[in-house]
Amino acid sequence: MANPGAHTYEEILSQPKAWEQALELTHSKREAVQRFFPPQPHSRLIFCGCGSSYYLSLALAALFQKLTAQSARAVPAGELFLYPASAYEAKTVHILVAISRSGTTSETIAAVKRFREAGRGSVIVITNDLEAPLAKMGDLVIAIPAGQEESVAQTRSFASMYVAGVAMAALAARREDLIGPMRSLPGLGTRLLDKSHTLARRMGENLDLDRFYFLGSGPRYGLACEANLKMKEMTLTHSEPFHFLEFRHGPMSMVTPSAVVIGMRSETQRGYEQAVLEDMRSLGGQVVSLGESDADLVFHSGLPEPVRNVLYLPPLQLMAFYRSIAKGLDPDRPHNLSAVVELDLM
Ligand code: F1P
Repeated sequence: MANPGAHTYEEILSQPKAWEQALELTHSKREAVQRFFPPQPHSRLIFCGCGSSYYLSLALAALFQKLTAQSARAVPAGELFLYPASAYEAKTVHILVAISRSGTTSETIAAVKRFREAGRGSVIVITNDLEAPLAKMGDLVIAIPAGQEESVAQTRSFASMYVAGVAMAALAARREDLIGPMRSLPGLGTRLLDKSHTLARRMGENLDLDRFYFLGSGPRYGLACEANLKMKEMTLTHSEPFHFLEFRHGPMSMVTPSAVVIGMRSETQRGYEQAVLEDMRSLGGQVVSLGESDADLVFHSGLPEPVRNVLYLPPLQLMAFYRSIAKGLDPDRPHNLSAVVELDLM
């Protein structure tokens, strides 16, 4: 390996530019987005994708429902393909939001194709490749080319599509109070990256630590799942995501001095969330908190909570990167993985 992780490192550090493009492109489609929302009464919103893009769907569905009061849920694209009756409601109009970095993942393409064939409703696509097949299948397409990557594990791409989805939710909800402040995200992201290296290296390069648990609730649970996948893909380490309060119901049995519990803490529910972290610290676990204030890594963004969640990603992407390098691995080429999964499904 000539320079292991060179692509991943560059992609993590350059992601604020992709966030900026995501904001510009989504705002340029304001009218198109607002024609979709509010949708017909009683319609359902389903977000879908695979792997990181499914976790992105989880994060966006929770945020969309919170901001628009529109029923929204996330389903893996493969499950929509195999078991559509478990996801779609009969005689109900749906909006399917299909998310894919590559725009070529077979399960996602197949899920959209069958959605169309069944005449279930309209399709919104969020992707990083405007030329890929999925981008030709949307009634509304948001494509962020600046998010494209060489690396297999999503970092810049995920965050760029997430920022686009958050901006779309704010536009759908007519929340001008959220739309304006989002413009400061790229600058905040750059400053946060600069100050994240110390913690990311301290935790990432400590190979005595052998398991990582990522806690996130509400709109942050999907992001906890993504941080977990980065740790798995880049470092081959046992890791798992949990909703904050769920962690006490069994999984905390795994807490030892070599376990790291990372809390992606909110401000609105910080009391309950911090209490979980304190309990895990008392069990001897290594605890790390990230949040807007009074945390091991603070954002001090000044942004409203619904639009600052992307800030949890860069420090945790860097932590996985540093651990991968410390283990002598190459995060650009994760074990067993390819950038896209293409199957013969039809
Ligand atoms: C989906 C995906 C990634 C995963 C890996 C394989 O890709 O499952 O989420 O991390 O790279 O492909 P896409 O549909 O978002 O292009």
